[in-house]
Amino acid sequence: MSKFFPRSWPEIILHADMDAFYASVEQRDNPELRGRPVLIGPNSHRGVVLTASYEARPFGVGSAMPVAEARRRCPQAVMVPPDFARYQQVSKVVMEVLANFSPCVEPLSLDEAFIDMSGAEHIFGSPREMGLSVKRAVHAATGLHISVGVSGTKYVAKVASALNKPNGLTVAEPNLAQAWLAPLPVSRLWGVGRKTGLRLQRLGLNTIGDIAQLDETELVQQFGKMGAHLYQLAHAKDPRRVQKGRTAKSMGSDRTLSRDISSRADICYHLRRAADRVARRLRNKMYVAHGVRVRLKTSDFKMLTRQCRLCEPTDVAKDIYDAGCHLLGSFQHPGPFRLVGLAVFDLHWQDRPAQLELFVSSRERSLEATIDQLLDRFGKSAVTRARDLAGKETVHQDGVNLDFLDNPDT
Ligand code: TTP
Ligand code: MG
Repeated sequence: MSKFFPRSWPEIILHADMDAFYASVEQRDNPELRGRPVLIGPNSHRGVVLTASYEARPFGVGSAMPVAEARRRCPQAVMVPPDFARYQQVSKVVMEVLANFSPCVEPLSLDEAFIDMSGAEHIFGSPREMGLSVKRAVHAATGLHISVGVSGTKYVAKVASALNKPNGLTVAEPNLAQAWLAPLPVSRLWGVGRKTGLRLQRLGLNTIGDIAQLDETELVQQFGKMGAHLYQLAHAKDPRRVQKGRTAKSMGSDRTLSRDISSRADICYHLRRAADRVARRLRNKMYVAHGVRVRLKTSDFKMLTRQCRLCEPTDVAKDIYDAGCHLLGSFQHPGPFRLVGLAVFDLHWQDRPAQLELFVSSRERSLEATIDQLLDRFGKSAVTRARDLAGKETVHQDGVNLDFLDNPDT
């Protein structure tokens, strides 16, 4: 017996984002933390909070806030150091669950993804039922809540998923999406940060609806390319498709230090550590990188960045480190610095591992790959660089290491 299922919307796009991801994993695994304000970050006054549990958020604390400030605002919060390996494991389970709903899932970071469910009503029911099923399945597999937005474009789905967090489900029907967006503040438009927000405000443009009412040419005159982009979004137009298995654009490792540093030797020491971490992650995901970027944050919080392209793509720590050291020469600032970061970008899948033997640094690569195996088998402390044993004081365990995929501010 066949049943007729009308296609409700031409495109059905879901955006799913875990609630207070790192903090929720910690609360799940440690019952003492449940129901309490929890901050994930280094157990020191330096460095920044990576996320805050929803119990902590009413105190005005959240991601990227200096730890000292967060502790001042919410002294009763429990500080928990991050355990990235565990978050990665949970992320893998979440992404596997999402993959059961559609062959077209585009992960954006460890805890969020787009899912294209167009034409899947006959399996999962209405768009709202799709959202509910995703939420239930993620909860059943992980014990954690995920917020879901459902609409006809990536942009609107993403705005929707954030709107009723935590544990939200927000459906914005494509036909009504423009009206649905209209009352929201301009800060909900992609690409509108503090500066553009202020400029828009000065022109009397406070809501997305205010922008939708303007002429496109007027917006372009005022804001150039950005104006055209804002016009499209304000009309709920976003032509981008969900891209299955889209590769990450960048991958990096930032370290906020427990003491500011200035000397080249000290900075190189941290670049070496970051290069090891990043290269291991690249090999793990079978990526190669075509670009290297170094970031230094001055003691007065100015972020300086230099980047270069490599002649040959690589997943070898030595190559990444060499490029990083080379880039150091182009920073004019004498320091001191409170953060050293290294990232690789322009990543590509390396689907034929054999080809890696063609790498210029093939000897180093096989050494590093052997170390990967040792670390996998015997744990993180199995192999340490001899010079790390010297115990550089700037790598005190309370300095925070932030390993990231597609860092939002690069
Ligand atoms: P988000 O999804 O931005 O935040 P969240 O899941 O903690 O909270 P929300 O309910 O608002 O979605 O980021 C996912 C995880 O990524 C977060 O738990 C911690 C990490 N993260 C950082 O390490 N640094 C950052 O600046 C941000 C924003 C997140
Ligand atoms: Mg999240």
